[in-house]
Amino acid sequence: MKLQTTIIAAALVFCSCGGNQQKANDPLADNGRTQRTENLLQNLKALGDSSVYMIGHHDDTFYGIGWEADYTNDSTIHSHSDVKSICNDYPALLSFDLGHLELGDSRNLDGVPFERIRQEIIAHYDCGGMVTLSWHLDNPLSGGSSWVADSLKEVESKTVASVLEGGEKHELFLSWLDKVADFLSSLETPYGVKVPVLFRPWHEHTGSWFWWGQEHCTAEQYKDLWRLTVDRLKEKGVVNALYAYSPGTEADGDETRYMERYPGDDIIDLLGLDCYCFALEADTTQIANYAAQLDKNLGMACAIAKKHQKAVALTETGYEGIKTANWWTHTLAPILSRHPISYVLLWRNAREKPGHFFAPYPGHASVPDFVRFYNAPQTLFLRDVNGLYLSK
Ligand code: BMA
Repeated sequence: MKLQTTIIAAALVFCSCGGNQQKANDPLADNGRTQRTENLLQNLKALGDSSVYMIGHHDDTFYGIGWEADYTNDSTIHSHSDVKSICNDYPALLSFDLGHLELGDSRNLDGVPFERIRQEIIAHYDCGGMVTLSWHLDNPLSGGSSWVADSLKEVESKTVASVLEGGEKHELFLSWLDKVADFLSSLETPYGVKVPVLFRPWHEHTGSWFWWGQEHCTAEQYKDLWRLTVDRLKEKGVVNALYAYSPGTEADGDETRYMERYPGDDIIDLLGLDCYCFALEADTTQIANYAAQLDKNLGMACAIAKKHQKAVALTETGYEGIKTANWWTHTLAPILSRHPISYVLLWRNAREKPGHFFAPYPGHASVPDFVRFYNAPQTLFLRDVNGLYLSK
């Protein structure tokens, strides 16, 4: 079963063909993005039409529980991983964060050097995997972080307006976008191929914990923020990015609420959902509530994606601390099997925040169940999507 899945998935993820010339081996499609980027989008949609989905993990190869990569040693690129330590395979999807790139820092907000992120993205692509990027950028008006601080709430609430055209931070914000554009364009393999990535800024905007959240701007301002972002990146020559819209669960199954701040079909490629399980030890009611919430909201996101002909994914999830040993096959997998998503992304295994982990690591009680999840025909890890790029 797994082998059959592997072959189907390998045919889905990356391929290259036709189009106008950019570089001879990395042509542009009619809409100005590289043909590989368009192929990735088509393949994400095709995954949505199948019963299989890719497994992703944030910061998977940089650090985990009890270890951190040696960023000064290039031979450790794409080597260690908590997921790999358990099932001898990497996630098919890796996720990284660009927070603090805007400041010109050499490391991101979680302490990972940007140069290493760049190398890791290229290495993962070379292995046939996919990459998505989030951006927990600072607040250009208050000088604070992405997260709204109560003491600065008044300023924070003016931030989106301040970065739009005519706002006092507009020019600064454009310079931040330009740094992102440069980074995305720098994701080029030694053989001249721009690595397609799924960019996922302005996420969880239906909540109000980020400065771009629900209470801090109007729907029009939020949409303008998106349009400004995508227009500027394109203007600066970014040809290898897809864009994901990923609200939290606040819409609670209501399509109108989910779409209230949707920037438009011309801007967005993938519809997502961020939904977490923060149940306390053995609290079955909280786990059941998560399952119901996930089921309802994923059903809604998949229905909307179908109408709008978009790819769809569970853009962030996980059970913080994984306090139930069979959570993978008893809670998560049964729900995912009901919804045609292209991938599910688990959040990071923080080496610096005890208890803040979302994938198992060697010795964790849920390892046997995660291995069952790995062996299920529906779950695609790197080996399952590997091959097509290499066999071109
Ligand atoms: C959050 C937490 C933070 C982290 C941020 C960006 O969900 O994991 O500790 O800094 O994501 O990765």
